[in-house]
Amino acid sequence: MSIENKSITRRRFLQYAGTFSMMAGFVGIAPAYALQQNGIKTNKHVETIPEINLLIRKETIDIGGRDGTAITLNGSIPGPIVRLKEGKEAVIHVTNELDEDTSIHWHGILLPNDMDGVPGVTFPGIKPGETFTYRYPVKQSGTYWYHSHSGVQEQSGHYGPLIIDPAEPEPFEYDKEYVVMLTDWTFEDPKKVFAKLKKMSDYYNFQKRTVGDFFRDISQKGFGATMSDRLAWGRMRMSPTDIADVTGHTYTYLANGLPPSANWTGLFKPGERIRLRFINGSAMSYFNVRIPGLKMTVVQADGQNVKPVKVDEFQIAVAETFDVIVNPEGDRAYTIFAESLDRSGYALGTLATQPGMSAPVPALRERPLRTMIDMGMPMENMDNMKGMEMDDRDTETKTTHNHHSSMNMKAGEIVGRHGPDHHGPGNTSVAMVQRDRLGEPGTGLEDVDHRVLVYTDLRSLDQKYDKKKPDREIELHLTGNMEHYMWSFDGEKFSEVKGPIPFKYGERVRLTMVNDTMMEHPIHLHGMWMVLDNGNGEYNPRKHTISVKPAERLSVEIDADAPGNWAFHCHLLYHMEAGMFRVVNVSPRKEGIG
Ligand SMILES: [Cu+2]
Repeated sequence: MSIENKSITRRRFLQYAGTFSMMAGFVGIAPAYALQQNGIKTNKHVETIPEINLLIRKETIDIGGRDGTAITLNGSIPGPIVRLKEGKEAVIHVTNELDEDTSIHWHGILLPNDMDGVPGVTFPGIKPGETFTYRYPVKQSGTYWYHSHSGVQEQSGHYGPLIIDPAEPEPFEYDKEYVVMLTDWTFEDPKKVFAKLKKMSDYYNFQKRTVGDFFRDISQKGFGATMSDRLAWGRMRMSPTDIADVTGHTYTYLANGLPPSANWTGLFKPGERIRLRFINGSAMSYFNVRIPGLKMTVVQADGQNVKPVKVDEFQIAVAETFDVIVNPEGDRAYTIFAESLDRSGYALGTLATQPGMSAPVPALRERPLRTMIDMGMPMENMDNMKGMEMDDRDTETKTTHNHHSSMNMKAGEIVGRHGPDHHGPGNTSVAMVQRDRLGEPGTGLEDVDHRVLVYTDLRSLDQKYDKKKPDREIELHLTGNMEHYMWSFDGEKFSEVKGPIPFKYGERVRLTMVNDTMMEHPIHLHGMWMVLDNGNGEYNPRKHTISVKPAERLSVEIDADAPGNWAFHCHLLYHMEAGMFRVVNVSPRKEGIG
């Protein structure tokens, strides 16, 4: 070894030592892949899948210098990367060392019904002390994740990444990859968080408008407009600051299990193409993700190849995944900045050429406000009201539209109006007009001066969707009483519905979802794909989770090809707990078919 090499080695060693001592407080909780900064090289995929063992237990962990009680998988949060290979069989032994039942659900995976892992729907759950073996053929590839489907365990760290290497080469190239799993951590008992929301739905929402805001509105909009705006919000029992139910007041946002202070770092060599597998494994938090100085090329959404699209930022709903490729240059660092939707905090990572480097961290942007469009009100200065009846409420909102003029330009077209059914006492708001919002970048990103990913950008590469007509159409409304923290579909909580939504085996169902509430809901169907009708026809993308914006009307098509009972729910954990959950039953396959 030459002297030069020795000195480099020694320098490298000191750099690593420095980084690890900085991270020392976090080593106890972070999984191996979070501490290994060199990424995973491509084309070194494991061909044989060894059997995987996962051990679930309760542990005291250190997050940002503070002790918390977590549910760990093999001693870490998130759990280890479960890496499978398309075409092989997954064999995963899960041992429960908790003092309560647990489960693992493989999010986005097509598998036999009894392997889906939803207690009470597809299996009884895993009892304390028991080991349950999941065994299923792996029929797809891409970035996914896994998590508990028992109570609110997911909020305590019971989740991890699931990566499936494809049988055939992917239609894009890269040199190295990293998982970036974004989550929200609270030191509170998640059951208490839920109890607080039930008691006071805005418990964590400290970003209320103030008297100062009121007087500023009056000076800007005039007294009449301000008052009618306030009255409209009051009648809807909502507040324009309802962006997130649970906020940075209790949450520490994590990247690969590490708080911003630990600054998770992935190393690159200048010119390398880096694949980042973003997974939003949060209980309740949407993120806006950007890497200042780098364009991101989105190549997969929910594990599915899409036509590459270059963006500066994307919003990632709870439970979605996006794979992007970046091409960092120079001997420098870049900040991976994942800002929570309500801008109450952020998760953070760094791409750098050496350990210990960091780049400037952007300031949190101004918190967004809900708009009249989110409330499902027509905006008569932009909407063509021809052929639409005006009612009393329309007249009232006339005076308030100027306030939101910049948003108006980008808001989607009105595509529907609400029928007479207001969905009963469990629903306080009704989107009077429903819009096509698939071309909108999401709350708070309407006015940014760079390119943001929108749902209409997603064009499938893998599958050409045949134009077979749906056999049946179902309309489902997303409903809620925000004041009492009740969440439901069509005004009925899961505990109130009589039975599953029946699908016939082999039929194609067109499911139209209408969001009557003023929040985004990431809607997830187990066991089958939802093909999002985003106007791309035979290139409409497949998704496992679709974020439905406030007052939005959108349609998905589902081929009912998986017999059994499957969960269908909002992936905001506390919305699901509060009742935004249904079971879809696909009738057993007929003799001689399939
Ligand atoms: Cu929801």
